[in-house]
Amino acid sequence: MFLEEHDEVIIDDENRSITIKGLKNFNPKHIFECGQCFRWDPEEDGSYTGIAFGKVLNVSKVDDLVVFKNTNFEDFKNIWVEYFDLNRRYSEIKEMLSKKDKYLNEAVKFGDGIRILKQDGWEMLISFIISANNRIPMIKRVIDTLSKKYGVFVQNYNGKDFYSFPSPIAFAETHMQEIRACSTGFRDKYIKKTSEAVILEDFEVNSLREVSGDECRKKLMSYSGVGAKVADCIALFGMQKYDSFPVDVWVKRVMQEFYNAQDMSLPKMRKFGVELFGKDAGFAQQYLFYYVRENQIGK
Ligand code: 8HG
Repeated sequence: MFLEEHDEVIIDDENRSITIKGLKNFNPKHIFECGQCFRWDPEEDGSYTGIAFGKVLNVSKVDDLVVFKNTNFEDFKNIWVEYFDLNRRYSEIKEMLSKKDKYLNEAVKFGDGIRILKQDGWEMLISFIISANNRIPMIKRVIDTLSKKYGVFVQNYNGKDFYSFPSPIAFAETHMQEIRACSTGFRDKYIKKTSEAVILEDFEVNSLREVSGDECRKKLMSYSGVGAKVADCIALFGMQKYDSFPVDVWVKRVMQEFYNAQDMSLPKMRKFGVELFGKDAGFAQQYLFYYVRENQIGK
């Protein structure tokens, strides 16, 4: 197991925790609040608790210690190293992006502990269908409600019940009105239709990790409720297609404010970004998205 640059890994079986000393390029706030995920929430002590791949985890950073609680070395090695992409050297990505221009340099400094999570493809497919024309706090609330209703109970942690993300079957078997009752709005039919299609094709969504970025985005757009922007987000956060450049209103603003992009259509803006940042467009996009959204730039 190779880990992003660090000094020491301390395994505490008794307390079910893994502590990494001196772990570079890892800040829970940056990771969980940069817009890529919806199932992680801050605790009063500044740590974050969330659920992924059916496991509940608490993550904190105090001085130079990153602490993963409610886990063991087995799960850390098999699930979390991959999920947090700890085998990738972010120092190299950051150095390369910082050199591009002064805006990226600022954005990378601001979100210096961002890592793009390797999330489950199916969960991303439905989550970003819900994200269309929606705000992040609301997207989080809808996903939480759907999971409580149609997911499987996993664990009570720190006084809160955690449920897995619902399966395609769970949505397919549920009446559209019931899905809508979870505040999905007009997206209820997209969730239902997409779930049915995945079941009918017996499709393993994560298999799209094995195909090219273009093929992946094309297949994703064949699902109901998935346009170019939503497909870009799913491809980036669920399929590791780092040549994706999702353009929402924030990214559009940043491209206009910083890169003199004209008031072009979203598909044109997307092409503009991909041409500007190439195979690392997804990483550039994430630092920029976090930077403009947190600082409300261009508003
Ligand atoms: O990480 C994200 N990048 C981009 N470009 N758009 C995102 C991210 N996360 C996220 O939720 N969105 C979309 O932005 C969904 C929604 O349309 C809007 C919320 O600000």
